[in-house]
Amino acid sequence: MQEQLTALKHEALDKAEEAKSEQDIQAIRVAYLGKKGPITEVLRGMGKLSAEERPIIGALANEVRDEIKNKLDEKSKKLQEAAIKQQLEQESIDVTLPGRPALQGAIHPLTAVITEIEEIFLGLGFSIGEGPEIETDYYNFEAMNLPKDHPARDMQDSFYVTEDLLLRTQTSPVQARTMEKFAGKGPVKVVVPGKVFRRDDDDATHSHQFMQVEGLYVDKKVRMSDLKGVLETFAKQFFGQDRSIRLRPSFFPFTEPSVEVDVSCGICSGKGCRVCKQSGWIEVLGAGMVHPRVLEMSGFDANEYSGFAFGMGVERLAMLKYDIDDIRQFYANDLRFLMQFKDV
Ligand code: 2NL
Repeated sequence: MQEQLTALKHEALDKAEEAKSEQDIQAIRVAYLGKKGPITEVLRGMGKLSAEERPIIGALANEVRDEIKNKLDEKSKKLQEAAIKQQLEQESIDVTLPGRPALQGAIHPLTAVITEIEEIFLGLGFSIGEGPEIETDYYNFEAMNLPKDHPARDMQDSFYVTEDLLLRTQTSPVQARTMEKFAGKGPVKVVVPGKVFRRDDDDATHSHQFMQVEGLYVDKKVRMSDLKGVLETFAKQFFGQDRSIRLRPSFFPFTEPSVEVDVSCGICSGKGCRVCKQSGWIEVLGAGMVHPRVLEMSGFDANEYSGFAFGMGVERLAMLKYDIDDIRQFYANDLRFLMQFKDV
């Protein structure tokens, strides 16, 4: 009996030493100390023993049970500590690793160019106007001296929402609304940036949606020389003080006379090169003296008031200033393109 208990003890202690997990510990505990285990069996069979044997075997059985129990508790504690240690090692943070840089955005080049244009005209005493992108036929066309069925409307084919509502083809309707608000009393001095839309096929230089800045100055005695002076000041501030402008006759239904405004070529300083197609000049915007009918329709007496107006494509100006060769770059959301304007 005594040898049996001692053998059991060594067996259980060896197994406990080799336990790899809490499940192993629990299995050994059940196998040796459980209700159906060998030690319990010995203790249960005590009644059959002689009076001399009973205390000796009883004491030994208790001793073996306690020793196995202590060993299992000790091993369980060691396993738990090892598990915690391993977890801590795995979860440790290497504070010397370099951080992941946060991606910093940039102002869109069209927004940057519009802001720059606005600042130049604010400096010349203009205010900034805004208005709806869906317009009535009246403000978009009729108030601009383009009556229904007029052939010049073909130049600005549009997207119609209903027969009378369309996506504006230029920002002029905002100036017409502004003139109405002034109720025939000048001066009106406003620039209007915004999205405009034309039914057109997209290519490297055309888009069915683009940004425009138009300007309008209506007062008593506004002359062509005012137009020239303002636009020359603008061109020099936007492209560089070394640049000059020239006016060429043109036609718009809403201005008379009308002009195309060219800026001297920045590559060859006017001598002629590939960029300006040997002409020395690059077309940048259209302008003219506000047609008397346009003034009258928006509530101004054309005998008392005169004005000039101009319109420019923001993409075209940005393309010229930053040497961009495809208008679609502005809408492609390609960070390799956009991030180049981070510091503009
Ligand atoms: C272009 C250039 C232009 C205007 C826009 C305008 C606005 C009012 C009255 C008269 Cl309220 N004119 N805007 C004038 C000349 C040119 O845009 O290339 N447009 C097709």
